[in-house]
Amino acid sequence: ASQKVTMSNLESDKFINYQRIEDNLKIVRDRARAFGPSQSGVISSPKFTGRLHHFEDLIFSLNLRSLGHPLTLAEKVVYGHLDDAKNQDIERGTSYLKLRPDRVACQDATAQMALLQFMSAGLPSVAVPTTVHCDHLIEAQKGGVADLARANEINKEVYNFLATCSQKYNIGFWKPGSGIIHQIILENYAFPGGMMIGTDSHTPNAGGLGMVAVGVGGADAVDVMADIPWELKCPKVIGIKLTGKLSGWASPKDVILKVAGILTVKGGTGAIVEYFGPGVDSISCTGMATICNMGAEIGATTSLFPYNSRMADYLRATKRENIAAYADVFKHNLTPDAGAKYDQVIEIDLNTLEPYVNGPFTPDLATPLSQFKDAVIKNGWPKEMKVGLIGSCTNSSYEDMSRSASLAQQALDAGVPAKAKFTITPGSEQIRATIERDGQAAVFDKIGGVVLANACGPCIGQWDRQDVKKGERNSILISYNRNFTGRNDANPATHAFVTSPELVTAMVFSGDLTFNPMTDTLQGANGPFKFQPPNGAELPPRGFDAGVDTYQAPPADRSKVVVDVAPTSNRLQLLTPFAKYDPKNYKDIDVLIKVQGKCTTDHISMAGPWLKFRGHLDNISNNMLIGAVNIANEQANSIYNKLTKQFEAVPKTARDYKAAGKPWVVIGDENYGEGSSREHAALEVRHLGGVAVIVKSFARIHETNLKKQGMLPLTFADPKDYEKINPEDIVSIQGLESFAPGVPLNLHVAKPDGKTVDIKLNHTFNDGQIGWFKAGSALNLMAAAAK
Ligand code: MIC
Ligand code: SF4
Repeated sequence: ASQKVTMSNLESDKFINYQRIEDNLKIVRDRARAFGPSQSGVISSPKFTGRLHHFEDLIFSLNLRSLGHPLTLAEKVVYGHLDDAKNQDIERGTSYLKLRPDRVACQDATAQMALLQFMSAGLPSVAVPTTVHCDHLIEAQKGGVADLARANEINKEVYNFLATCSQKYNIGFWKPGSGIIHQIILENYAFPGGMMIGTDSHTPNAGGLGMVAVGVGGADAVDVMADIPWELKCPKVIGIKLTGKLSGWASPKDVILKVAGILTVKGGTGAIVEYFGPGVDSISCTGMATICNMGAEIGATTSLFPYNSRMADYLRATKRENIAAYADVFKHNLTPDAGAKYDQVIEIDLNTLEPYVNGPFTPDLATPLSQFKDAVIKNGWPKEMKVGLIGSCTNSSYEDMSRSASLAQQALDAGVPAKAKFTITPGSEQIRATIERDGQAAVFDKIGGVVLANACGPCIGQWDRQDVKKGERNSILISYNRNFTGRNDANPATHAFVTSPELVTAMVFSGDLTFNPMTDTLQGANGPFKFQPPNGAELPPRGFDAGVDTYQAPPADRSKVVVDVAPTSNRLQLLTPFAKYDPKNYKDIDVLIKVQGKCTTDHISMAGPWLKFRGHLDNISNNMLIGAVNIANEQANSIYNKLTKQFEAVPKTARDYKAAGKPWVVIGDENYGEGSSREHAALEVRHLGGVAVIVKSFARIHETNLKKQGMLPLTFADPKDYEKINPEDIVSIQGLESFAPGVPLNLHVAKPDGKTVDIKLNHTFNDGQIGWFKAGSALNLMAAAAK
């Protein structure tokens, strides 16, 4: 137990602390036991001495007693990272836990704002190991090498800012071309039983290595970098029991595509999805990562697999045999207790699992391959497949590439040409170099595939697509994770379907969505051709080829590093603190927009062309809510401006209100802010004068992001009350003088005809968060404390 095992081969002085998990769990279990079986009596917890007389004390004791039950793996890792296991109140779904993550990771599109905030906090260096990854800002145009060179040129100022900031604050920096954050993390930093937060919603990818890895907004990351415990609502745990064995065409991706269909885009909210059961061992470590990655699409806090031999294999293949050996010693804490209690259990039989195709426009519209043809015809989805895109953080493992290449090779051998265009996005430089050495890249090349840069590329709209015109209806198949409207190519008429890389590759040869590669035949050079199921090695038999070195370690002497942000820059802007709470901003204010239907972070703060302004709050605010549909006219980016008395763009109208000193609110529907972790979706609203976002329900990360920036995320106590507000109404948020946890607020609505309506609003603020609200933002509080 006193062994010293480094967290990563790149950080020689940062060690894995399995002993802390062991110690914390002992404390938690002892406390639970101390309550004994009876419901009355004396509480022996140090927090509550004396007799039980409070209702809350009773709840507290009951919850702790339930911890005496066998624990899920999620609970073990989460409670194993408690800041104060002795005194922490623990109730799944209710208490706010204070946690000590092992690491932080940021990608370039979110790191800019995170680091700008960290700079405002005035600290000399980050408190926990942190890395920054340049992956989102590289546009796919010609191919890997040319696109990277172009990105380096275009984004010079931003890369330079991130590189010097990393040097100054002791952060590991992964240069453009190194690969996608989640792949780099899996290859170098993730470890079983670890806890990490990352400023990207697909951070849970590391669950494939048994890590509790959670996507957060930049401000949460700043807390942890500044040594403040990270707060998380104690998650519920959804168990997914896997039986049978994965084989043939079915792939890990199909597990999560099916789960998404069952749970829908909000089914995982507030929960960690934990996989268990005999089927787990039939999935490779990278396959488990794929499954965890896309848990983001069901709103899950994170997803997690128990430590097993497949993880050990991957650790060894990535030169971390010491971690595997150490994990073996602590395996009892890296797997669930027998009989662990889940809040909900879903069983999936891998023996009968079919390939799935999910979409268009939402990742939870799941259709099994055998029914996909009918669905395409019935729904009138464009039948022709224009482009197949594989790779991304979700699916670019060696296994994915090998299995996809095996299908391409079959078609080549049979003389079947590709009908659709084909692109490959390697997840990392290591993957790119290895598939180049081992021949998969050559196979892709022979079928006309283009290997793009090791970066997000088309997955986040960094795609200079030329083959169809804007507005032209068309279909594409992607092995990525998200398919919100316009995401890949900014064309709202593009129907993007999410599926496995194997299926994308096979379908490229028919160019037709109604083709089923498992049953249908194609015309080859010497007659009909039918695909055999894909196959390929899980790990490279000759080991990984590291490729070009793309890592910049922080220098030993950081004192002379200067970070500069030019005041004239249109890409970077230093932050000015938001004003603190002022009661008058909540009285008789306007409804800027009442949003109809789905409103993801892509609707609130679009990516693609706007990614370049991620470090400049005022400039990026020009995209605020431009994708959201106004219920009044069912149009996007057209709302009634009460000052000019005409329909105008949302950001323009908000700026007019702000200039006139008129605060405003947004009204929204369900699962508002689903999707990305980008805090710009909260910052922009605050920057342009918004004070509250009132919706039927929120996605977790967005709700926290709003709180952190001094906004009020509020929900209708009765979702039907959404109907009672119109854009022309004047509203007041009442009850803030006595703002307190668990106490609802009142929305007083004044109609143009003089009538009024009162609506009950719920909130999830705790005491600390109310402090952020009053200070104007969480950062204001932190900066005040640092002085
Ligand atoms: C995404 O997949 O939507 C992104 C781009 O990776 C985002 C992060 C961002 O908006 O910068 C995410 O998922 O958090
Ligand atoms: Fe990048 Fe796409 Fe993965 Fe987000 S989902 S990290 S944009 S590859």
